[in-house]
Amino acid sequence: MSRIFRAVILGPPGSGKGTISERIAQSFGLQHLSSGDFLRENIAAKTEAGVLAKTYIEKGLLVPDHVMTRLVLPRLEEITRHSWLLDGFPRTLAQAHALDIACDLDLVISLNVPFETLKERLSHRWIHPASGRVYNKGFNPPRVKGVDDITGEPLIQHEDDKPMALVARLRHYKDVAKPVIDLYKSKGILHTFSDTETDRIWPYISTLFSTKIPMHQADTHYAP
Ligand code: G5P
Repeated sequence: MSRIFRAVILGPPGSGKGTISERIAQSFGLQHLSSGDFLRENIAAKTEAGVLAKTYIEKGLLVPDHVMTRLVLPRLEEITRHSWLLDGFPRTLAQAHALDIACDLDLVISLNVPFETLKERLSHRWIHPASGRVYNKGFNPPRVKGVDDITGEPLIQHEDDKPMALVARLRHYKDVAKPVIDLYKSKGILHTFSDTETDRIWPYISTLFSTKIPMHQADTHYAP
């Protein structure tokens, strides 16, 4: 059996982590694990962690490290046979140290997108809550405004994409991300991609992954 490949994608809110993670998962067969999705599942199920997390997310704040590590690390431990890509964790140095103890990473991608681009994107993001499908005015709009393409159900805006929470989380991101980025740089596993458009970043990321792991299956290869 081939060895598990473990990757992390870092980037500010709205930098395209979710979008790029889906493309990587589709093209290279990695399992996409999103800390934001874990949180939203727990919020929907009204677990103790979910109820606590909601109060932070609504204010655009990070959920405390001890809550996040207890939520994310057991999910990683359950995956013993499948390569994965972790999106949204670690956010802080404490989370990075906890992840370091749990496993060895093969690759870390960092997305570098200008602040104004992030603000513009997130204020136009709409979600289908049941499936997690993401739409964006201009980039990937729904066929009918305000309605999910597949189910016809209404789209919503995340609490943390609303203006007050949005500015707070963009400001905070920079401060806490720097030591995490520096840590992975010092380990020699960090690759940074800078641009205002996901479609321009994607070919470089795809090339990088294809040098590390074989293309999953020709018919699942993502082509924008
Ligand atoms: P999440 O869910 O991890 P964020 O804030 O890190 O949320 P987010 O907002 O989901 O990340 P993203 O995944 O980086 O953004 O980006 P995306 O969703 O793919 O793209 C954003 C939008 O832009 C979409 O509408 C997409 O279609 C569009 N888009 C993409 N590319 C382009 C492009 O090239 N052009 C255009 N025009 N549009 C584009 O975390 C949520 C909250 O949970 C907590 C925090 O409170 C966080 O705020 N949390 C944690 N707290 C502590 N520690 C952790 N580890 C935590 N993880 C989550």
